[in-house]
Amino acid sequence: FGEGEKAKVERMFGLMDGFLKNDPVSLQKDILDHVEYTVGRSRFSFDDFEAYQALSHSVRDRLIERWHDTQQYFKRKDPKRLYYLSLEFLMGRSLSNSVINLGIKDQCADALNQLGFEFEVLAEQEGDAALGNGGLARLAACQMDSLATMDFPAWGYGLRYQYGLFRQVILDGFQHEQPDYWLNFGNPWEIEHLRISYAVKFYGTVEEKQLDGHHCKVWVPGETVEAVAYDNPIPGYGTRNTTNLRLWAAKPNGHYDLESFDTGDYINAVINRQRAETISSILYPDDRSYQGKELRLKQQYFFVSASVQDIIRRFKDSHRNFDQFPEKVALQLNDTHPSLAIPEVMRILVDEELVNWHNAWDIVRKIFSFTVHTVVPGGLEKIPVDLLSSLLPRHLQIIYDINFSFVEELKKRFGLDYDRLSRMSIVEEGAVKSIRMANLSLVCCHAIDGVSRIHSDILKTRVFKDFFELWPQKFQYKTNGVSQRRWIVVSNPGLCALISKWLGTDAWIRDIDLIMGLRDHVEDAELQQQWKMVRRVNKIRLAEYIEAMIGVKISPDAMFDVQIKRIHEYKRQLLNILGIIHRYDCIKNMNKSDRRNVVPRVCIIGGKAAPGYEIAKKIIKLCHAVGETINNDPDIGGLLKLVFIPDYNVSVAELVIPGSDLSQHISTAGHEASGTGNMKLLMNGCLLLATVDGSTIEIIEEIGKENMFLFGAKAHEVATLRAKGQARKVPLQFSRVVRKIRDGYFGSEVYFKSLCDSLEGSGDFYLLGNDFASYLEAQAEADKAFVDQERWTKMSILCTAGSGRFSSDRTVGEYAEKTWRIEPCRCPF
Ligand code: GPU
Repeated sequence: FGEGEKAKVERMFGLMDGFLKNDPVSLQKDILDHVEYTVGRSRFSFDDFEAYQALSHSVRDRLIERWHDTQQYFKRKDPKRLYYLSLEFLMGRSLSNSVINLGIKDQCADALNQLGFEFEVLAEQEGDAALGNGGLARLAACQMDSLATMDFPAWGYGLRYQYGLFRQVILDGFQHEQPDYWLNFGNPWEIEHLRISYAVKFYGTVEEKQLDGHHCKVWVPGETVEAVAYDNPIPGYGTRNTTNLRLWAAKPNGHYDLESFDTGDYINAVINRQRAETISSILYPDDRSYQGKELRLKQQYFFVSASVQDIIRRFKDSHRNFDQFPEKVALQLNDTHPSLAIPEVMRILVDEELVNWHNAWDIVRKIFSFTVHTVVPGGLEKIPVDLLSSLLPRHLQIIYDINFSFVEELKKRFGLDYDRLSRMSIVEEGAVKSIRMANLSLVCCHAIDGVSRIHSDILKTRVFKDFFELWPQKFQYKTNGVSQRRWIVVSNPGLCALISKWLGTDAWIRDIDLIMGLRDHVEDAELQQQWKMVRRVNKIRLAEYIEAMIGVKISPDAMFDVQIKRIHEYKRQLLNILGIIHRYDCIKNMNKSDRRNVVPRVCIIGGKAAPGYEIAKKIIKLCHAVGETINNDPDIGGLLKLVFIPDYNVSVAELVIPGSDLSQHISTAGHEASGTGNMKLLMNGCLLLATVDGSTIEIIEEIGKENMFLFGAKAHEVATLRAKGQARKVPLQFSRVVRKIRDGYFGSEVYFKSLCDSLEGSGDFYLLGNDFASYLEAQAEADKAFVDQERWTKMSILCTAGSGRFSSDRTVGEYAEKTWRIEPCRCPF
């Protein structure tokens, strides 16, 4: 609609804001209607869950209305659009986020109150949408929130898994995985579009044909699966813009080939067709380990092909040829998982749209950009050529053709430097010939972004050194960010209100730079008092949760020290546990009067281990074994507790983060590409105990090292330290702590042996022994600071005040300007 039409519609319906009204009375009527007609319960008798369903549907109606207005407006304006391709989106819950972004939270709460329900209680009814593993997937979710809020014409594309990330159940201290069949209770946040669907082909052969006088390659598939669209509206905050996350589900194709049904085995023919659905059935839980599994490759191609077909269809709706394609379309690859989009665009343009190869290649090189999320060369995806040639024969040809031209270009530039050629080639020769997806992306994308400054430096000087020499201008970085809407406004309403009160405005929710204004009040005793109160209330809430979940009573007077993230050796949860054992030992050896000076600590660890990652699972067991010993030692009392929070996910994070005093980000320097948990905790006024790694380096620049507790080897020292091997100095305390585990002090000594071995002798790749002494010093500094509560509170305020740079609004703004070249397109309605 244009402005004129808006006025017309408003006159017709006498409405200010679309068709649905947002006052409590209208909302109440809508909720009751949904109770009766959608949920199918009597409006005179329904429970919390049914009320949640009805409320969600009422919110959904409002989202749909704005979604339509926004999409109509985009269509009319035809701006350049961004398509964000990601195999994972970690959205978490939607209700609170939606009502806050729509600006109708208070009205909803009022409406519910009169019906005898409480908003917060209903919000707890919602399950988590966990269609992703960790940071990479949550980053995608935060960026979607920023894209919508900043009015960018952008859509996300992904897979609608039926099973999200496994539920972690702890039995006797061991992790067990249970399936997360999250759609069981329905999902009001998606809109099923059965008629928006595309055929996705697999297997088969490539034939040569003459078509309209063109010499063409025709892919004759062996299997065809239907991709059906499920749209998830993403509301912006403080704007009517509501964008879309389109997730694809696999369904059997509607065309029956008579042959398979004519064999007489009708039942098996139907069952075979039904197997198509497995493509979108399950999320792979092993983050960053690539095993060359066929199903995983099918998933990647399935979602990419459907998305590319959808994008090209939409473009063709309003354009006659592809000349303008690069001015209207940008495609962002979230890591290499969606990189088959590159040969897919080539295939559709060349084979189906009959664009010549040269022009198609020109388009591809202009539209694709790609973000890398790891530093470990072993973390890069490779696809065995055998697998690709059977599943996607035409794509393999295209990749070979791209590689041929690329290698020719290299030869012209560098001569016959065979080492270099074999390092840079998209095709890796060797025992298993494979396609290097990162190299494919590097060759075909116009921009390659790292996720923090140090990460980008490592990419340029080590991982992708050769490519940097060839195309320095392609290499950029955009330090990650997180959404303050999700991580303050939704998850920490108390702090949110306090920030707005002291800034005198809530404009920081859209304009995060304003949050620095808190610095002006840091000396104000009244703010300090209120800040402490809000944090204390959050700590009590967290303590209640912990007691309810695992039966350990903790005191809100203690320092809450958290480490919440995926369990990985490089993230060094083990260093944390060893430090806790050391602390326990020290307390045990103290006399009564010394114990009075000990700062009580509650150590909280949470995170999932990939099901096949043995060492990570042992770390979880060790954490429980140590916790068991400490928590049940009456001699220690309230001075030290260690609790493991099971099934860490987005909604658990929303509870833990606001209630944390100290948070650990202690990866071996040079290993954490960025880290985003540190940003969420920083925003919430939690102090960081950290190594100088990833985005922490940039956090130091914003808030100053005097407001953090830093320790450990620097990234540039790591290689030398590793080379030293056994000659490295390891403090006595370290060997003593490891010995305790070896000697069976916490039981299971046989099971823990390999963990201990990985830390001693020629092992200790992640340098725990090397960093142990300075880790303990940093911990002692944290204790000292905590004793002085006024100082601690000031530091806490300065953390929040200095967190502005780590908003995903800043990240997305940089991508929009420098990489995607898109402009805001704000729906005026
Ligand atoms: N990350 Br690769 C994941 O969560 N999963 C992955 O498979 C890969 C990276 C994380 C990085 O470890 C973390 O440092 C970064 O902040 C995050 O991606 C978002 O960029």
